[in-house]
Order: sequence, then C-alpha cells, then structure tokens
Amino acid sequence: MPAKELSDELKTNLEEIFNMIDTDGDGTLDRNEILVCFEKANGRTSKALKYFTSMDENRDGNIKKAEYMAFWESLANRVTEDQIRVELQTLEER
Ligand SMILES: [Ca+2]
Ligand SMILES: [Ca+2]
Repeated sequence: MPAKELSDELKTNLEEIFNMIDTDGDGTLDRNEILVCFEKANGRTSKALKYFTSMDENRDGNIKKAEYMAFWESLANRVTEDQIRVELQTLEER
C-alpha cells in the first residue's frame, strides 16, 4: 500500500504544534519540552514518553522536525486524519 500523505491543512497544524512545543525555538524537541507540553495538556506523562520514544528514530534524545513529521505520517497510515486531530486536540487543550 502506498504511503498516505498528510493533508496540507494537517501538516500546517502539526507544524504549529511543533513550534508551540519547541519553547526554546532551536528546531528540535527535547525530552523536557515534550514532558512540559503533555503535563500541561493532561498530566499524561506516560503517554508523552511513549510518543517521545516512538518519534525519536535515531535515539539521540531529541526530536527533529523531520522525525516528528515522519511519526505523524506513519501514524496516518494506521489511523484516520480525524483520529490524528483528536490526538492533537489533547495536546492543544490547556
Ligand atoms: Ca527545543
Ligand atoms: Ca532524534
């Protein structure tokens, strides 16, 4: 099955969230930034760490934007965009 592309709208949304999580603006998400984001969202730290581990493909402890986008793109092959939006809403709820 060919890889499913994320819609432009969802990509824009994902980039906005990336920039929101990347509080020091260095273009990568570190463990701390992810934890802060998820703690503010719902205190769901274990879920944050699960996401973080699956996103960090090269295991260097940081999530680059490319790794982040690749994670969501691979997720798009398994779930619908609506489900991704639901996930994103849990991040955006403050
Ligand atoms: Ca950062
Ligand atoms: Ca990495």
